[in-house]
Amino acid sequence: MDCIFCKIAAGEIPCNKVYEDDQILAFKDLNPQAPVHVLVIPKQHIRWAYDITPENSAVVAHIFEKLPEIAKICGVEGGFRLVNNCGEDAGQSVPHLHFHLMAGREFGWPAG
Ligand code: DGP
Repeated sequence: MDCIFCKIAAGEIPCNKVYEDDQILAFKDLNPQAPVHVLVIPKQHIRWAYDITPENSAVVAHIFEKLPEIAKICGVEGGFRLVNNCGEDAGQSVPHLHFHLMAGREFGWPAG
């Protein structure tokens, strides 16, 4: 499968890793939008949030369970912004489910 995040998860493309276990990987975004900007991905290929099912949702729960640890590793002391872009209309440019964990600046709402 020609998926850049699958290749990063497999170690075929280098990344600036901040957390990894058997199910998920967190690494610094190539194009950071905040002082802390990390992408958290499942290692298994899930295209987008529309493809989360009862069969694969445990890895999504695992991502959320690990967010406090990942934020701590990144030195986040206050809050953080968590973003998932689902589909091109929302700005998803990489078709492998990922969550943007961002911190270190103020964030507006609603997000533009
Ligand atoms: P999205 O637009 O929500 O699909 O976010 C994709 C993000 O992935 C975007 O912020 C840039 C980042 N990105 C794309 N390619 C790479 C890569 O090869 N390495 C890293 N670290 N980040 C990447």
